[in-house]
Amino acid sequence: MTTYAFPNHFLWGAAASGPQTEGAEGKPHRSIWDSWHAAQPERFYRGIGPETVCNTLHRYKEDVALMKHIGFNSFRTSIQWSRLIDDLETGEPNAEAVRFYNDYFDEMIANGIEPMVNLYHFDMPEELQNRYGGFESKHVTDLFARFAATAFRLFGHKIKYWITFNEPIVPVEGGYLYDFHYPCKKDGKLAAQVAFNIMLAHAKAVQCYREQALTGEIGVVLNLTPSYTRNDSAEDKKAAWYADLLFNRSFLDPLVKHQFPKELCELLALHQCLPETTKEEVSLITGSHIDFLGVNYYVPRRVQARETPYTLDYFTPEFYFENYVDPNGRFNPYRDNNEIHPQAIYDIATNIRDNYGNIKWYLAEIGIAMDLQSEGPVQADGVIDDGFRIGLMEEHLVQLHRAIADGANCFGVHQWTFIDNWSWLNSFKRRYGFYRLDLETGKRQIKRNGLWFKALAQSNQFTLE
Ligand code: IFM
Repeated sequence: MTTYAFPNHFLWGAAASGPQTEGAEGKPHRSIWDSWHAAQPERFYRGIGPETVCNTLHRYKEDVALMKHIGFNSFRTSIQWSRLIDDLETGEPNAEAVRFYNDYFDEMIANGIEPMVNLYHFDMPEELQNRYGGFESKHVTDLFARFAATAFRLFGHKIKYWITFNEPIVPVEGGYLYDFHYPCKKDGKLAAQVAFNIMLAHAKAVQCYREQALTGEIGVVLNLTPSYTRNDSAEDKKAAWYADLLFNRSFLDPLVKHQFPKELCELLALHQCLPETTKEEVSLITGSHIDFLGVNYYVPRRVQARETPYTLDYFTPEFYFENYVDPNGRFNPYRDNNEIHPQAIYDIATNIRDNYGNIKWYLAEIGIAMDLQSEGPVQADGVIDDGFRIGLMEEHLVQLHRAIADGANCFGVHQWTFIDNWSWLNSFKRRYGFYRLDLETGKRQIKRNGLWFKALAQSNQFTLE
């Protein structure tokens, strides 16, 4: 038997987001998800949109009790810009929203659960997208900073952990390269501009936070995916280097190492994709300092050198590599055959330790997708049997434990997610929750993974034979 014990005061909980859980009722504005779903419901799995989802708006008290029941000491959600802010230009808040978020956060705190609050989880207000192009516009970076300043002023005295953006590269990929987020454009130069502007918005929000001299911490959550090669050839290694540069270092280096990779700037210039920037903006980003990093990890990236010509008429990172499926890999049969590679957790942790000053970080999302059928029905003991998920979570945590023993500065784990929630174009196709959500009744039903997590969180350790 081996026991894997974690450091004292380790954070255990789950991550979710406002647009995926709250429901759209009462918002003064629509987000791009509300409006896109209204315009093109057929793009969403079974046509289900974000209007009701988990109905957290009305059920938050019950939900906080459920968090407590499975041992959470922390929970991440996000404030919806389109809910909190009445006047998107001035940052004036909406009174109803202020009441809701205060009550929700207070309920967590009263139950010993530390709220970690994110400000942007892919949910641009529709009006800002239509009027200015969302983060295509520098003006919107100022509006984001106003929204952030309002949130800090209203809740900064009770929230200890703030996050500016969750997975900031995803709206760039989805909205400007690969067509899975609104505005569904395909334009490499615009993608680079949006990426830069998001970093600028992040830096402006951090600056507002520092100006208010609050006692909490502020960070950012990045989805980091190591790139593994098909073989050891120089060509494949170069392909992996490009993938790492474009998908990981593009955000990690400016936000943690305080520098834009020279090679990235050269590459973007080569493809006529360099964003418009000023010296002051670059210095604001590279001079900005985060207190902690969140890391989301689900699947490894496997690449090989290109063997077929690149045919797209706009730039994407795949100009420099092709994706590769490892014939010896393990795959999740319940999630598009996604590869399972727990060792990546160790590799991410050592990369942060060795190349990013061993900044304090936490595993902000890790999750195993299953569909309803594979999770199966409620068992006689009232629990849904998702044992597949537990075994995989344990394997990933063994790697995290090994990394911490080797010096990784990790302070917590949040699993994605608490209650099955709405997931963008996939809607409720894939389930991740500790609790199942019944879409008809809204009922929450515990899964075996939730009970496993309770024992883990309460004892701060787990044991394997
Ligand atoms: O649902 C998403 C979340 O919004 C961001 N990270 C990945 C999750 C699962 O796909």
